[in-house]
Amino acid sequence: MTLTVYGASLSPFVRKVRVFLAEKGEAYKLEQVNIFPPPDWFLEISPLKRIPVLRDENEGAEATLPDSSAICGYLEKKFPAPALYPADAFAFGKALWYEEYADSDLAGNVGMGTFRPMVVNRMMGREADRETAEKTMAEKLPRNFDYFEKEIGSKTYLVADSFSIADISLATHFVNLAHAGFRPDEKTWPNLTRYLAGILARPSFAACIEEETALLGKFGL
Ligand SMILES: N[C@@H](CCC(=O)N[C@@H](CS)C(=O)NCC(=O)O)C(=O)O
Repeated sequence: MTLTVYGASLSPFVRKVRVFLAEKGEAYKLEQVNIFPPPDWFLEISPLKRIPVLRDENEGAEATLPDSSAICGYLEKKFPAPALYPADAFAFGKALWYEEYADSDLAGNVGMGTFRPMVVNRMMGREADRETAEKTMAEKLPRNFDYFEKEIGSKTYLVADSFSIADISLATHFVNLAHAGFRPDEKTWPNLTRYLAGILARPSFAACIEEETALLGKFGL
């Protein structure tokens, strides 16, 4: 197997790359890396100390690439079919924008505001911080949900009527939100709820969710 993804399966950015690879039908090996703290060898290939990193032995022994966005962009060039970026120029730009929004603002609110207090805390033997998570759900995430509710409307996919990097980038954070025990209210955000049900039921996402749910079960979560 020539592709290795370094990371932890509960990371939304690692999941983004795994779903991308699954949708491309490409086999890979997942090598778990604990980033609290990262080992020295990992810092050599991830200067920002973050997961994921991809290794492609096909490109040479030293061919590693950090950052989920760089990795997905690379994989699209290397394995063009099925296309996971829109061909149309403006739709391409929109997909990159949704990816950026999800990777930054949404990721911060879900990760620091719900997943870390509810899941990481407990995996590390600390108490869950439900107060922080509920405050995030009440005060920060509604702005993110409102934005996507409007952008999605009656659509099945965010951009150009087909499944793309935009859908992967958005939906991956809702897996972490669900692991933390939260989801957008169906009555307030019906478009978002319907859309997510469709995206997360894809075999690429479903396989990750099943594996992660089993892992969380081992921690009693
Ligand atoms: N822009 C990066 C973000 C990756 C990221 O923040 N990963 C988190 C785990 S979910 C991480 O490695 N955090 C460790 C740290 O920030 O020290 C990407 O898309 O890959």
